[in-house]
Amino acid sequence: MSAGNSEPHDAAREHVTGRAVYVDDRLATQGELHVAIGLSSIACGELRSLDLDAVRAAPGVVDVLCADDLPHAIDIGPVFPGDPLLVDRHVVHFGQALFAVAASSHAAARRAVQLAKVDYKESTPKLDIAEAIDEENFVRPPHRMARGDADAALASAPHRLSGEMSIGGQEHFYLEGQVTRAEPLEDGGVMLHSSNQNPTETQHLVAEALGVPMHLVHVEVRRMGGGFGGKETQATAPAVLAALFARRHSKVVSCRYSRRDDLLLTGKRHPFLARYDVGFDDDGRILGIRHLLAGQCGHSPDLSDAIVDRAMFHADNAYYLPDVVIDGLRCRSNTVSNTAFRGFGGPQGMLAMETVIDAVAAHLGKDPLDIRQLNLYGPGRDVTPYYQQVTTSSVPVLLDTLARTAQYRERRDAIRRANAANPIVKRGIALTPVKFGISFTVSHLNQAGALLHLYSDGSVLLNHGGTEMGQGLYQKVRQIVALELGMAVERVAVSATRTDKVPNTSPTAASSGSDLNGMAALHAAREIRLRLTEWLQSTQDAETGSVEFVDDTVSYLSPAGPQTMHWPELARAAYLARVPLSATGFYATPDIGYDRATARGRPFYYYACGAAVAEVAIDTLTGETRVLRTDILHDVGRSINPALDLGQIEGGYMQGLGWLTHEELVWDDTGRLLTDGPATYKIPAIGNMPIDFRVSLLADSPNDEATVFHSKAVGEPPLMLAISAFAAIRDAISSLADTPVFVKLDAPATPERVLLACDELRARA
Ligand code: MTE
Ligand code: QUE
Ligand code: MOS
Repeated sequence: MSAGNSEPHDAAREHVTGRAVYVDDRLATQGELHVAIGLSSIACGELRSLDLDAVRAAPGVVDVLCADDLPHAIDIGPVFPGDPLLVDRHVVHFGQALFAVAASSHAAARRAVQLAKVDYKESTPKLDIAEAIDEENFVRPPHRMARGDADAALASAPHRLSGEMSIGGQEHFYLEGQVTRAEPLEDGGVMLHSSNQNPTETQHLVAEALGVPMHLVHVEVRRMGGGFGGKETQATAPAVLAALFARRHSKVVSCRYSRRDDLLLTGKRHPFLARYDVGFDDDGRILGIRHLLAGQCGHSPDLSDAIVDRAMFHADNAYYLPDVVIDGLRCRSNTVSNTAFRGFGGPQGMLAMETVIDAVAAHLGKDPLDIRQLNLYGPGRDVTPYYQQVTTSSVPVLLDTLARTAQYRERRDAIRRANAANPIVKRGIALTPVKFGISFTVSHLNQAGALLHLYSDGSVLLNHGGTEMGQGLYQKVRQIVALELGMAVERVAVSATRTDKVPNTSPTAASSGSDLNGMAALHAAREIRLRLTEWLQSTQDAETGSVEFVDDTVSYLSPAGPQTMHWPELARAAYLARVPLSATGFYATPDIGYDRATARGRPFYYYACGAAVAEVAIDTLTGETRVLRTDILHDVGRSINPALDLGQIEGGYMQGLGWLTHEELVWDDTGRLLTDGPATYKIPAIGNMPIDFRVSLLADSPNDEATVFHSKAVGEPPLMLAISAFAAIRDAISSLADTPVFVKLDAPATPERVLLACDELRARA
């Protein structure tokens, strides 16, 4: 049973009819200004001179800002400094912001930017992860998680393998690019409309840039056309620029990146270099392992401490690693500073581990699923490398069930026969699990607030700290409030997220938007329900314990007999009786905490799990791949809205498939990003969907922890289900050999890489 119904997204109609208002759809005001940014054309070096005379003189230009024009140095690093708003002297990546122009139109601003005369002293950029490891060129210090004696276990293990894998990054490619519109206020502050996952962080940094207290800066977010982690920290730069110009000219100012500028200016998923050394017994049971996870952070820390940590937290995926060392490195490079992206490092750590499993299976000539099942967390083997006990993993049941329903074993035999008959097109199959830790690993972020108003006509307006980016958070929170009040969903509206309604909000991230804000909203609704109950009992003769809120009606027993009231009646009567009808709600996740100094603790409240079987076909003469069929079984606990959850699972899987099979970021030797538009960067299209796509939710699996209606988070975990397709491609390639062989394949598995791997096997055979 689900907790809530499969209601459509609250703005589904607006989305499909085009009536949904995004930041750039807001009505223009008179004299509005538009910002464009001048980007560096080198990746590394010094600014010798910046001649902006022609820019200032260009038609429509009203103002130009470079670092020297700012009243004080502005650094917009979210956690650590290192992200200057505009380059002062040192250029550290290609496409870095040098100066900004405000003009009467977007086109005029963009044309003016081209007229700058920039003189650089260029130096050789650092672009390589392996080199950064060797030179210990890090943006943050290394971190280690360890248990037992990995070296001893490795030395005494009957089998030992080591290897290396390079894992590509990923561009967010949200449909709506970065944009903020700033309106100056009479009190010296600003009102911002921003496409933003982290309005409080933007409020904070804009206040700092303007030199005003946070109470003069307001950020409103109604919706984003996608965020995917790319608007957690990266939304701040356009917001600060728009705010600065708005204050300087007392005009509304809009800063919207063009797609190319967005691709050059904003951080992406971290590419990783993963190295492993694993020891195991004859059955394939892992005895000892060393993981090295080196993330390419770019030029500054941004969120990389937490991102590489999360990669490390997922380097076990669903498997018990008895003696283990996991090292995480934050490598510096002269590339844009990489940032949060759905999974937040987790996907890279998990892919490294699943690669180890495939290597072990190939070495022993066993089916990878056997190795997976053998190594799962279970009784007596249930403590992670960071010492959290695994009590909430549904992976064992997911693997068993899915292997059966998707007929994994039968299809493997069928594939073997098909491959024997077809020398060119080879098929492959893989079943992989996902166990994803839910909570921000930075503990203080696990909190949320909500503000609920009950109006005298019985309608409810709810505001909370989470942002809507298409995931359906507003609809879920709306349903949670309606369920708690026993009220028809239509009576509840959720208003745009605003820093002046609910303060000090965490970014909408870590898949915890509905866990945190849903619970805060639930607490606010409960408060109103308790006040109404109290009032009915103390003044309306309701018998204690008899008040019920169900089916859009309030009912209770009184000496005169059973009573019922509809919400409009109830709200009106409570208002006349002067019952306060507005309440705040707050929630902080209990019982969690990770001590980084000892690398031990309970970072996660629970785990969200899923499993996928992918069957692929590859053309061994072209390297092209196709997903023939994908079966997913995912655990969302007691779903608040099964339709929205299915959408998240399908979308997440496809985004992961893009990351692992065709999205490839390419930089040239000078550090210039070559894939700077949709023509060269291939995001998944409808034609890349699995031909046969079967997604289901695990039945009867309420969250053991006290989450909202015992639901489980769903936003990020499904992305990692796409590892099944990557593993299936490896499996398909390996069929070119006569004996079991581990195929070394870097991600993404582009046609080039697949073809090279095929050719290598053919040459060996
Ligand atoms: N779904 C859509 N449609 N658009 C998005 O931008 N972002 C993902 C995921 N699903 C995203 C999405 C990411 S990175 C996160 S962390 C979660 O949604 C955030 O929302 P939630 O916490 O409410 O699930
Ligand atoms: C998962 C996440 C985030 C995270 C930790 C996770 C995330 C995020 C931060 C973060 C960390 C420190 C800060 C801050 C944010 O941590 O998205 O502002 O000071 O932003 O495990 O998704
Ligand atoms: Mo999601 S990467 O935590 O915004």
